[in-house]
Amino acid sequence: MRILLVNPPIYDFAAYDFWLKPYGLLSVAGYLRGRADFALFDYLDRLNPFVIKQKGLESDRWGRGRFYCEQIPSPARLKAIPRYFRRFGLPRRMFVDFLTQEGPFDFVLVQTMMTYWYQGIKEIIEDVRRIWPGAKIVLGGNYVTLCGSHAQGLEADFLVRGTNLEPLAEFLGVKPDLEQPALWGAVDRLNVGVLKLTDGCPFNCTYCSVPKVYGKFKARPLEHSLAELELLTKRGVENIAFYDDALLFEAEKVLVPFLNEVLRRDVKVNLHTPNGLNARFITRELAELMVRAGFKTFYLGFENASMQWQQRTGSKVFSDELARAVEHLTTAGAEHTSITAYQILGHPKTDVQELEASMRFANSLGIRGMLADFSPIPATPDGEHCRQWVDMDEPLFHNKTAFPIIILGNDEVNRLKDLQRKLNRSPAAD
Ligand code: B12
Ligand code: SF4
Repeated sequence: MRILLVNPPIYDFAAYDFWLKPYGLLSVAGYLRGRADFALFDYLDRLNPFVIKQKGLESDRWGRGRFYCEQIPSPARLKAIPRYFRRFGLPRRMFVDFLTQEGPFDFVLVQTMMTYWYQGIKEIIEDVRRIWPGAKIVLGGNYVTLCGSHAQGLEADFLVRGTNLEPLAEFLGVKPDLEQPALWGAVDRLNVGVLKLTDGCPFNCTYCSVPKVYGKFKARPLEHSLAELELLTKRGVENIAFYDDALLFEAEKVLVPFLNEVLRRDVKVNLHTPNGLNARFITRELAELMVRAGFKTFYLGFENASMQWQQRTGSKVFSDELARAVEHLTTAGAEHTSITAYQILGHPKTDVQELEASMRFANSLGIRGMLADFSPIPATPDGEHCRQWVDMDEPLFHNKTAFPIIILGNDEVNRLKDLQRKLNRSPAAD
């Protein structure tokens, strides 16, 4: 059996390689290891010779960087958003050439990520149908899970919603081995890897889909994570990003043993946490261990300094907890500039004055701030609340650039982003 794995191009106003890897797709392929021959086409591969030849797309010291992109007309629904729309990723003709030369395939497994990126999936389906009409197309991942009925309209052959892979096993006619690590071997050129030590999250933030999709928080077996780490380090990977939703929850049972093993094996790799950490769980001891084990960047979820907002949306983290976490991390040796607090921009329940106060508070700690544009997600309480402003059944309206502009206006969004840039240029505690 021949299976093609595809990580689609991104259609969006903005996209940046912030350690983006098709980890769900590679995990599923890993479970099928030895039961099929695999090929991978990753539109977002920034180490592809085509991308390497372009100017200005080099990686930064932690392996992040800009994608190759082409400007295209905005979709009709987003015409009113005053930003350029683009297609990010390798040119379409490269996939067509790849399909023609490497096919035929029995199955094509396509990763889906942000709900509002579905145009990239459409493009792949069109090309596969034209060149190898006999191949069965399977979609899985976030978009399919959150927007199942919309995804049905793309007319793939099979949709895998959520995390249960039994229906997929039945469709392919093979039994997955869930103990196998992700199929990193399918990636030709690799300098960044991904790990996920846990699934789910014990919190219940009203804007987030994770509690519903993943159910109870659960640690993955330590041996599984160590096997994935070993695969990555053998490939010479220098940077690893954690994709956990609650990496620090029950750290003594999950992250601490993992990091102790990293130290015992003398693994030299830079660790990153693009998916915000919960500052509440950063104790002095944990901060020391994280810095010693190789964490180089720290992104902390700090949605808003307003106590009322925090209580209304799930009480994730309070201001004094952020201040304490920063203190512990910097005492342990982390640089102030390696710590960033995420704050949501364009959340319908946010008062702009409170947001500004939060931005200044994070700045007063000497750390960087990053405005995380709000993406309304269907079937979450806050996403459903957004039906009064946008058509939530059209995933393009979940776009994180579009929604804050729709709710706050372009001038206000620009003003707040300028303010954030200004604050980042003059960190207070340095
Ligand atoms: C890691 C992550 C990121 C990373 C990048 C991920 C990437 N590669 O693009 C970073 C930190 C950069 C990021 C950014 C953002 N993210 Co994010 N992110 C995630 C996270 C934690 C994991 C996504 C992932 O890689 N899943 C794949 C793997 C890890 O999942 P898995 O469970 O092991 O996969 C299983 C199944 O899903 C299935 N499966 C998965 N893939 C496939 C593929 C196939 C073919 C098959 C058959 C099965 C299958 O099988 C697996 C085994 O059971 C999710 C939450 C979550 N837990 O899913 C949010 C999530 C996707 N992000 C979300 C949001 C809101 C954002 C931001 C908008 C936040 C912000 N305001 O800045 C930005 C947007 C970035 C952008 N450019 O637009 C939302 C979705 C929003 C939406 N409308 O779609 C999510 C769902 C979290 C939430 N709040 O609910 N994110
Ligand atoms: S803590 Fe993060 S992952 Fe957990 S529910 Fe809140 S936003 Fe979602």
